[in-house]
Amino acid sequence: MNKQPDITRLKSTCPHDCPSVCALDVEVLDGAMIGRVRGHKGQSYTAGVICAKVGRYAERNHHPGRLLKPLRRVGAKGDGDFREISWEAALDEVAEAFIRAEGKYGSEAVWPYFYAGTMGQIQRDGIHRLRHLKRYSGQFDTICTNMAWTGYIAGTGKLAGPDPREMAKSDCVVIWGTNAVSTQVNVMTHATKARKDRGAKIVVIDVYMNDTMKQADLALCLKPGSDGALACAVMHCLFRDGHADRGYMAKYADCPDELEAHLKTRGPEWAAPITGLSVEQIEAFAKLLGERKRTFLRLGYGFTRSRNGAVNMHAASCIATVMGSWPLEGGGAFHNNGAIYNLNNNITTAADRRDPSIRLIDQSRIGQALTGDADALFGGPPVTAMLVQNTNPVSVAPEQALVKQGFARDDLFVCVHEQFMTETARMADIVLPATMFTEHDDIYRGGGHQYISLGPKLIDGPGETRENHYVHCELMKRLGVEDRANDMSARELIDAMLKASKRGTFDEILEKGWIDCQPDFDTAHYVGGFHYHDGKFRFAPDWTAVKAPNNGPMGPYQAIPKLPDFWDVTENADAAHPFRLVTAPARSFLNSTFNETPGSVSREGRPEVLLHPDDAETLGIADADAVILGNARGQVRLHAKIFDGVCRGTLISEGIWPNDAFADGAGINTLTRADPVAPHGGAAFHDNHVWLRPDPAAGGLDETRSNIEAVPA
Ligand SMILES: Nc1nc2c(c(=O)[nH]1)N[C@H]1C(S)=C(S)[C@@H](COP(=O)(O)OP(=O)(O)OC[C@H]3O[C@@H](n4cnc5c(=O)[nH]c(N)nc54)[C@H](O)[C@@H]3O)O[C@H]1N2
Ligand SMILES: Nc1nc2c(c(=O)[nH]1)N[C@H]1C(S)=C(S)[C@@H](COP(=O)(O)OP(=O)(O)OC[C@H]3O[C@@H](n4cnc5c(=O)[nH]c(N)nc54)[C@H](O)[C@@H]3O)O[C@H]1N2
Ligand code: SF4
Ligand SMILES: [Mo]
Repeated sequence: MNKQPDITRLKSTCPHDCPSVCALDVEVLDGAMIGRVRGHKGQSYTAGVICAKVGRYAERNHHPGRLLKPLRRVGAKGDGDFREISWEAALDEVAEAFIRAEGKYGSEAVWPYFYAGTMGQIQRDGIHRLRHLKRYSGQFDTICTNMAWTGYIAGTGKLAGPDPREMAKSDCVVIWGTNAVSTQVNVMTHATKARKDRGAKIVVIDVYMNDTMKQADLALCLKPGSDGALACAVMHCLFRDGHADRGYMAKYADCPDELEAHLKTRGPEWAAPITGLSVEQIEAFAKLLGERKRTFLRLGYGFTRSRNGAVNMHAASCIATVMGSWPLEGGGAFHNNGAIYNLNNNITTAADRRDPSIRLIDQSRIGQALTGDADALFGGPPVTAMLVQNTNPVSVAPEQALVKQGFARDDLFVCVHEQFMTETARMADIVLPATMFTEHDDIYRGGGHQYISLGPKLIDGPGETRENHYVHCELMKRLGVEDRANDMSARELIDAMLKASKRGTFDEILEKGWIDCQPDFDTAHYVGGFHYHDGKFRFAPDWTAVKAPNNGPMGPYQAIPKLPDFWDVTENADAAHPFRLVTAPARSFLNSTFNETPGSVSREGRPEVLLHPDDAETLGIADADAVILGNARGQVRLHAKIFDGVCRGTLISEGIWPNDAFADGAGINTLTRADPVAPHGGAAFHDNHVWLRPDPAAGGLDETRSNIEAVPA
């Protein structure tokens, strides 16, 4: 007889790399398995809504492909031939390899490599204790946020803005360069509430008709990298039509007159050919804004992943200052709330004990770093040993050809701590099995909202899975590093961190589930002035002085235009590369995560490239044809999807599929480039010129949907 499971519903937090950081309501079955996952109704930003892929989390959590035992490579690198070993033996081997690497080349030969596969403050960032206390190479975090954060901070001086819940109280929500329906669904909750409750308009600015744009009252589909031109033309109209708030700017902005004069020559006629929008569309957008001072600009990451991305972000944020909409409830420009939490992480990361003379290797340039590029290595020793946690560079990092070459080096020792046998884990010498968020304790901070939120351990991990914190502690013990955090549990660390940050205690957050850290209205709306010594928003920022929060070295400072502008430094189409490729997110994947779950793989289908019907006709390509995309970095074979919701000349390929889901094993990041974007680094994932051809070897390839093994649901 099947007994009905005993179901309890417990609070948790989504750990994935997503601005929404949703508060979850998780069904736990017989204290051992998870059932349905819902958004928690009691947390006001999540408001009961989460994305479908996390709603189905049980299929990921209890997936038959979970790594359950430590593994040691027996075959050649990448062959996938491993045998099970004990945790003791695995950790001993990793520690010995690190000691050997240090003995030969010094401590910087070891490069702990991580990212935000979990955004937990303990499990994600604890790797820095090992790094800093052993003086291993640092990591300059460039893969995601640099252009966006730098561009936003350039204007306001601070990475924070109006309460995102105020979108619901706005008269116009501009969703700019973020595919919120797919990537941060809660933006839609609050924006559509404004439409329903107050007749607000929703404007979406993107480079193709994605699921978010389908919901727009005004949909602006422009050419990639041209947002700076659109922002200038809109501001031109606002000044021209008397919708610029001169009184506000006189008090709160650095050089409004100079900006107005500069924009005189940058009207809709100037911007139309640059953006691919019509003069009428630009005028319509400007009119909509001019009539709605209470406008909330919700600025995303996508439109900053171009070589002019920081300039475009800054230009968009300037619109709120020209309109004087910042001081209104439901008004202003918001990107991320990173600066409001002030969590003291000295105990969890040893940040206060970091040696600033140790090099910080650019995370996005991992291909160069692992193939011995002297510039990427700052002239220092080669990287000969790595611990990789919460990231999958052999799928997600740019210039894949180099990345794969680097990981294939026989003189490189790699330990990957993972939940699944990812493409990166396959290249490892030692693979360690990791717990999931339901199986360990951690706390998280919202990027797109203002909560600190707890994700307590709900169930035991399967097999011999262990949390990241365990790996950090055990390695440090073997490497002879003493640190008081090594004798503390994740819970104790959370408690210590909250207390040191004056944010309460573990027991308090366990009871409440989350802490609302929203600053008061005047602070959030910069009523007392922007975060510069004179309180003024910068239309003309000193780009050399903008400090991004992750302490990286200053990137290449090129001559950024003084005022908001169209900065033409993108990888433009040319005769040999007539298309511009955007590698946008897929709805059912989260970066490379969920490309192992059957529910997500079946929804995404196979790697495809969207192209305009006229472009397809010119090239003689029919829908579903096999095609090749290429540029100087390599070639990628996938299938065409003809789609009239994209501009001519623009190509969209959604999702980071594993390399081996493509014929020839070259995935989409074969085509992306790792050069650091001005002024403060970052990878321009949506800024690639390519050629496109029918695939002459197409016969028989059409069924290569992916070679991920089908797992029965
Ligand atoms: N389902 C899903 N959710 C995710 C992710 C995922 O992969 N899948 N990734 C997560 C991560 S790590 C992050 S950082 C966030 C990022 O989330 P977003 O802020 O949404 O940023 P992107 O995912 O880079 O791209 C968003 C949109 O930008 C558009 N875009 C590209 N170039 C331009 C341009 O020049 N101008 C304009 N206006 N638009 C442009 C793309 O077409 C895409 O629709 O999402 C997170 N959430
Ligand atoms: N072409 C293209 N490439 C891109 C992007 C793009 O838009 N286009 N976006 C870029 C962006 S914005 C980002 S942020 C990067 C992200 O790239 P990644 O950091 O690689 O992101 P994820 O796919 O989320 O990978 C996280 C991995 O962490 C593992 N993991 C999750 N939780 C834990 C844990 O608790 N412990 C351990 N040990 N492992 C865990 C997961 O199983 C998963 O394999 O990708 C970048 N790459
Ligand atoms: S929307 Fe983002 S934070 Fe919310 S459940 Fe989905 S992946 Fe997690
Ligand atoms: Mo990201």
